[in-house]
Amino acid sequence: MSDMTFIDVTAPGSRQKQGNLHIISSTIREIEDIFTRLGFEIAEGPEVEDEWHNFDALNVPENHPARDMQDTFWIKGVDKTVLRTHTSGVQNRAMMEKKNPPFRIIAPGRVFRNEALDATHEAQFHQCEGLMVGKEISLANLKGVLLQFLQEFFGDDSVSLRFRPGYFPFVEPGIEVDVTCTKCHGENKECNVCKGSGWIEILGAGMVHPHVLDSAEINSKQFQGFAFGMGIERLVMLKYGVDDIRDFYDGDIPFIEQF
Ligand code: 2NL
Repeated sequence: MSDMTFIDVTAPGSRQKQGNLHIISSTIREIEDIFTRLGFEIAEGPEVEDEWHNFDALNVPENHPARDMQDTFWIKGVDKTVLRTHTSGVQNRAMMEKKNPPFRIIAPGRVFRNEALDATHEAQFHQCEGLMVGKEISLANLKGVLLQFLQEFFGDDSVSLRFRPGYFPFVEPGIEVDVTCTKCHGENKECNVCKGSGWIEILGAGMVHPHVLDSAEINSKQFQGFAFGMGIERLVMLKYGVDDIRDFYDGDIPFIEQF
């Protein structure tokens, strides 16, 4: 008899380990899911963008520091072409295509910034911008949509928001949005996330600047809109308590598999 006889063919095979989506990918899907339920459509566009869509159409002045070599990756040898610094260009194209409001869109995707790197800054990260245009749209609509989104995203009905004045060239007025601390809920004076203030800055927003509507051939006398932009890595860091953005892209398998 050969050795073959003794092979135990009834032993169960060993299961192949399944991969899983990266936490940033699954979070983008979750964000899309929440906004889809709020009536938003998802818009996509190119990561290599022309200067007009990335800056001019968004009312970013010619001499604004954001256009600087230090902040933006310009494509060598290709005139007026950048790696997009936000997904606003996508929304501009969506506005041009739809033409007549009302509409609600979000534009999630990868963006690029040429800046000093540390625990909270990467040269590539992900952003989700949103835009709602119609008649009689106000900051109250912005607050309602953001509150619904953030409560669902953090799975916590007690999340509340506050608006502070801020500046972004594409909106007027510009708003910085804070949420109640996702870690200590305002209960720990020594909290390392909110520094004891009870509030964390989470995103930027505002009412779409009339120049931006006009660039998209939407009559800014007839229509208003709100817009917002949020960093996806930042949202994930707050939700899961990750304190270094570089962890997402180091290829550290145990880190990736936690989610
Ligand atoms: C931030 C701030 C913001 C927008 C993005 C936007 C887009 C269009 C028109 C007007 Cl098409 N505004 N986007 C508005 C305000 C703030 O992002 O710091 N995000 C991480």
